[in-house]
Amino acid sequence: MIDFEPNETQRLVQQTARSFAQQHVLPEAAAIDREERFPFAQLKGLADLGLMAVNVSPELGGAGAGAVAYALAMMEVAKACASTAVTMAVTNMVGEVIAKFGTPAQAELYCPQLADGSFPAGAFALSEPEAGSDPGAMRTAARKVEGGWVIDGVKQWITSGAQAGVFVVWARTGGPGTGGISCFLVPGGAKGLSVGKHEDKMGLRGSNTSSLTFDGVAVPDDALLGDLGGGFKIAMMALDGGRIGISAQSIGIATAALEEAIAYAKDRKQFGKPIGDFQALQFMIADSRAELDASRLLCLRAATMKERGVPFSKEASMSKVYSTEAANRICNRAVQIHGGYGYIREFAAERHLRDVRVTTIYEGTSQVQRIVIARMALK
Ligand code: COS
Repeated sequence: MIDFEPNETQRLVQQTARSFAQQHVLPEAAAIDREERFPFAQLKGLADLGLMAVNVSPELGGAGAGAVAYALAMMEVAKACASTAVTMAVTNMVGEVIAKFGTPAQAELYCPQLADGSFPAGAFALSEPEAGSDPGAMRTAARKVEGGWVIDGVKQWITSGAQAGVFVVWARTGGPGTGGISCFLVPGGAKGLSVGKHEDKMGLRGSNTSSLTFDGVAVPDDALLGDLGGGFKIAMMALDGGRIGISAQSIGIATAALEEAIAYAKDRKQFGKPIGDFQALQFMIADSRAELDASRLLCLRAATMKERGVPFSKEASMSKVYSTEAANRICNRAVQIHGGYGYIREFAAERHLRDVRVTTIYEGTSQVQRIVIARMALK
């Protein structure tokens, strides 16, 4: 059911991402983190290589390389810089959702600009201060007016909120619950849309995270994405794919952490020999190695199923919960292996641990993933 060897296209995308990430992203990663610098140049470089719309068709400006190629590219970029990777992840997700659910006019307007870097990023505006794990409780509302809609409300935790060229925005158009929610496309800089403060995060400090206030934002009728009242399902389907992306991101971060920990264990000597000669460290490395491979297999299985067009929600959640929790363990062990050097900025281990921490939280917490898995198992 799954090929373990990437095909020619997947290998090309992987190698392209690897070489760009190692040459142009990795050398800047520490400074991007330290200076909280939004990685404009790195994102434009990724766009020039087709990596901001990997799974969007070439007719819409994308690479058309599929979900597996996207996951492989995400692992490479995240290994170099997790902040750049999350911005890439959300932009890819926005392009995919517009290509899949948009009218031809909507897709032709927005997808090429997301793909070619005309927009530095796209944003996904679902969460609210009182509606995080439970987006069905959202309060942001769109009111019908002649020729369009007027949106009022507040969104929170919006990745690239300050830079996005287009926002996919969920708002209530009907009664309470998940059935009363619709989805809209709102251009960056729309009148009445203001971007709140940039959150001072533990990690992913080069990625922008902001709140958004919609104060009478007027959009035309053709800004509605998909069916009226069909917004919640669009969000869930987009998140299924997004969860594969975050799984891949966590795998990339953990790969960097483990490789650096192994190099350090071979180099650092205590008691007259490399610390990697001690079984205590060998067991940590062995556990990390096995967990990382298991994560990769779960991620590639979910991506393969998505690419084949079969239901993959459960597999995406299994991949996300397992790989992000494993990645946290792996990054934590990497700090431990580095000893005191793991706790200072001279080595990247501490950055990996800060960056990876959020992966069990965003795009659905570990607890939400377990709800999805358990519901399907018990059905
Ligand atoms: N694909 C397609 N449709 C889906 C779906 C999916 N993956 N998941 C749910 N739906 C549909 C259901 O079939 C149901 O349809 P009907 O009303 O026709 O029966 C509808 O959506 C409502 O589903 P459900 O009743 O399961 O919704 P819940 O409110 O119970 O929510 C969870 C379920 C918890 C899984 C959902 O709210 C969730 O994913 N929460 C986390 C949100 C998140 O990831 N936030 C992070 C945002 S990005 S930082």
